[in-house]
Amino acid sequence: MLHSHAFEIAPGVRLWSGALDASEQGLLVNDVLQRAQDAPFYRPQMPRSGKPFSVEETNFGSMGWYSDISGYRYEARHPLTQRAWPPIPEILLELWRKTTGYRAPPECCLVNLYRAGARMGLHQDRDEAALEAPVLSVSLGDDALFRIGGTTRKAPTKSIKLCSGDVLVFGGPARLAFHGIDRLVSGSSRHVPGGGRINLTLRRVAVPRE
Ligand code: MD6
Ligand code: FE
Repeated sequence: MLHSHAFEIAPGVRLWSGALDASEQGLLVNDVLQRAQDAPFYRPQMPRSGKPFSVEETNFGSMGWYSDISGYRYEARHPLTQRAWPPIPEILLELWRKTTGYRAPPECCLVNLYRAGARMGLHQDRDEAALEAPVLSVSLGDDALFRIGGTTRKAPTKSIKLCSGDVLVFGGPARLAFHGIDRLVSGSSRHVPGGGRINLTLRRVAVPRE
């Protein structure tokens, strides 16, 4: 873990390329898919329109991020099974401690599953009360073109490639930056069975008591 140094790609945005080696990536993919058997992937819907996302999602942790026709929110239970979400894998909690230095653990690990052709439109992560906590994301599987801009939709953006094993942390001036995934480079990795990409996004939701 953290087999590289961080590179600051923009103020508040740090990238560890190849933070996880191939064996760690393989173990983490297996662990994620194992946990997802208890909390199956589903396709969220856009608020208001109800249009389905092209990515499939599930969550680990005490809070899961969820979206349907009535809006974005955090839920303590899986929407289909009504069971609590599985716990966040220990290796991710360790990555959070080592890279963020934040005083409390993350409460949500959103799992995004991209099969060929899936993408994620420009958005802000802003459904959390703890906006002073950074957000950490881990990429597994196919390479993806990640776009990041400023805190308004009109601000200029830059594009970087996220590869399997990369860890991205953004906070401070970038915590509310617009970002998204333009496309996958399909077939660029064999890590995800059936092909595609898994992204894990860790967030602190509630402001810690102390
Ligand atoms: C993705 N990532 O990489 C989507 N959000 O598939 C995100 O939406 C994201 O990478 C907040 C912080 C880092 C991220
Ligand atoms: Fe995001």
